[in-house]
This record gives sequence, structure tokens and C-alpha cells, in this order.
Amino acid sequence: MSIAYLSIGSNIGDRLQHLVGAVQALHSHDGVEVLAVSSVYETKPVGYTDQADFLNVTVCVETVVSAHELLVACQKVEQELGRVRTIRWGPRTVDLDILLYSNDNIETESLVVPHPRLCERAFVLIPLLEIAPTITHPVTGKLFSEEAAVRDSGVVLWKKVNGVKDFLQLKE
Ligand code: PH2
Ligand code: MG
Ligand code: MG
Repeated sequence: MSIAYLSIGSNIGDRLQHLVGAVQALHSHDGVEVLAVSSVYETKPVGYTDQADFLNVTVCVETVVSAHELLVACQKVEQELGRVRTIRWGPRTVDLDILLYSNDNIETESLVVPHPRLCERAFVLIPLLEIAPTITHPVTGKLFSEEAAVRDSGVVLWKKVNGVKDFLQLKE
């Protein structure tokens, strides 16, 4: 049994419904149990900035599937939600990224864990710290709460969440 943390984001259409749908799909996946979901944060786009604001959450799952199988499950959820809600060749409506998988350090062509940009992204760190305030980076040993990016602006609490059940019942 392994503990993994994932980041989920959406900035197209009914953003909240995409996040809720993604968590529901993960939870119903064989061998994956969602233990915790952070509050929902509205975040300024990072990287490519000429796009709409995101809603982001971080989730904690307990799983018997391997990191690579979890990646495949995430990609399947992205496809399922995207296929229903976007035009052909259109942008993705939901993005699921594996942040941490146990204390594993994975560097393969298809998957790098811990997520390589995890420490630079307030939209990941702030929701992560809400559900796991004392965790450390498995490679550097550094507390995530000590990363400078935690103090970045552009991440605003959008909806307080009190548990997985509460989250699954949210509507925009
Ligand atoms: N995801 C990206 C790029 N930029 N910015 C925010 N605020 N939230 C995201 O989830 C996000 C992003 C690539 O996956
Ligand atoms: Mg991403
Ligand atoms: Mg991704």
C-alpha cells in the first residue's frame, strides 16, 4: 500500500465539475482510495499566462497500484472528462499530475516523481500543505512549507472543503 499526492487543475468550462468528476473517477478506480482533498483554490495561470484562471486542488490517495499504473489511470480520467466536454482537438479540461508517490524517486521517460516543478508552484504547494502540512521532499528532505514559492501571490481560497464527501457534493 502506497500513499500518493496528486494535483488536479481545470480552467475550461465548469471547472469545479471537472475537479469533482476527476476525484470521483479516481476514487472508483480499482485499488485507489481518495483519503483527502484540499480546499479549492483559484489560481493565476503559470507558464503560459494568456489563458483563464484555474481551479486547483491537491488530493491524497492510498493505492495498491504502481506509480506507472496510477499515471495510466490519471491519463484515462483526463481523456474521459476531456472527451465529453471539449471540442475535437480542443484544450484539455482537466489535468492530473502525480506529485509524490511514497518516498519514491522515479525518473523514466513517461513519469518523473517527485514532480519536477512541484517546489516552484504555489498552486500545487498551497493546497498540498493544507492536507499534509509537515511532509518533506523525498529527495532533498526539505519541508515543502519552507519553499519560497509558498508565499507567491495568485493563489486564492475559492471554496473551503471539509473532507472527501463534502467535496464530491460541491457545485459551482
Ligand atoms: N497547470 C499547468 C500550467 N499552469 N497554472 C495554474 N495556475 N494551475 C495549473 O494547474 C496549471 C498552471 C500545466 O499543467
Ligand atoms: Mg500539469
Ligand atoms: Mg499533466
